[in-house]
Amino acid sequence: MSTPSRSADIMRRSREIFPGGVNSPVRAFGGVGGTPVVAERGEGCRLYDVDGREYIDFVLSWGPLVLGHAPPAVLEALDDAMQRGTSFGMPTELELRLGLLIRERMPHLERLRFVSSGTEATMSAVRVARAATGRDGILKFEGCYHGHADSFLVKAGSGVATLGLPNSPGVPAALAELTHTAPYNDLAAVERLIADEGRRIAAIIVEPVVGNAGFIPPDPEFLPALRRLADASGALLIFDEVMTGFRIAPGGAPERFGVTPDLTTLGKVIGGGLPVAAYGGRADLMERVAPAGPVYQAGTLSGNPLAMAAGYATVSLLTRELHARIEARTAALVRGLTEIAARRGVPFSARHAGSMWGFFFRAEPVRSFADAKTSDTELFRRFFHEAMARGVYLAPSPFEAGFMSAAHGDADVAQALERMDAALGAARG
Ligand code: KE4
Repeated sequence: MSTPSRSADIMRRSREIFPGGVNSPVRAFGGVGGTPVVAERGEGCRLYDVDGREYIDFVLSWGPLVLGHAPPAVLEALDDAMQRGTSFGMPTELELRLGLLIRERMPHLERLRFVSSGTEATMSAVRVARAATGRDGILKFEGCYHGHADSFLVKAGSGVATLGLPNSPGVPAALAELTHTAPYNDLAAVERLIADEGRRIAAIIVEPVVGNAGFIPPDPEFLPALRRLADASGALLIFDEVMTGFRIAPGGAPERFGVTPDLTTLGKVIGGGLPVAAYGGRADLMERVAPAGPVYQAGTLSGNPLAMAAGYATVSLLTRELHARIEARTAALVRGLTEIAARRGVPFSARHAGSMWGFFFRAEPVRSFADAKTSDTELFRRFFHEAMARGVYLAPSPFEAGFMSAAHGDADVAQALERMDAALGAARG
């Protein structure tokens, strides 16, 4: 499909001011080719581009929009907050309300700090871990993405993987050397690393369900083993739930997997589409953060009242019942896609966890980023464009996850499946 004219024109002019024409690399269609469509507006589960084309949206701003686009409750909360001003640089009760709500849902966040992006949350959590342990090393997993702070751009997922970047220039070798990596789900590799480097590892940081190398769930024994290995080596365990938070289970990864980390990062859903993220966990660790302790971290717009209002409206509406309903529709979508691929004889595997899902054009289960890279990414590229041409918007990379919202009804899921069935037929040729 040739990208519609206004999108193409806006992207042409955007490339004259923004690197690659975008303000975040994954939006540039590097993983699928072609020119990005430019968003005009969103409503419920539907996205409309500047040429008036309509899409059933499964990207949902890369996860935040668990209630769908422009949910009335969020717009009302924003409108109400805006009437009193947009930012104060002072404490507000809105921060307290959202903080208490998050802790009520995730009691393992005994203390937490709001920041404005997932990157800030993960870099701050690692700083706390390094301060608490007096160690400099970290262990991350290939294909996992924890934002663009220097220490994480080593074998990272998401846009780094999509663009095939060998890590990132500009990260000092001395710093990159402190980041150790292992394949996801490879406990033998983790045990070897901990045996060699364990005394120098401040933290093991992991996506409890990977969403940045495509969708990769943990083997049942993986997260419990990381907990044990962290305890045995004196390292801290950090669950990066920026993407999985309020998606894989109402209470987060500890509820789904029975493993409690020392620190957790959140983002996306807790802002309801506005810039909010957070890091938190054990009180004895978080009390080290300034001004309570010496570990410095700050942010002009941290706890911004508009963002707090949108986050509170979103999280408070996301009850266990609603979460279960969204999960059921996610399961129906995955089942439907699996049936379509089987009927068309296409090697395919799709999984979900709560309202987060993903698929690979590969029959065998994907347990690591190396597995994901053996999937048929060329067929993914064709499928992506055929689906977009038929009004389904998927993440423009085989190394990303899909999402579902409260606004996706049964009829929307059925329509999306019809459209993707035809798209797969066309993509296969
Ligand atoms: P941000 O700094 O982009 O708010 O969050 C970084 C981050 C941290 N941890 C996890 C598990 C994440 O998924 C992310 C960001 N996710 C990507 C999508 N794969 C954001 C999209 C983008 O980079 O534009």
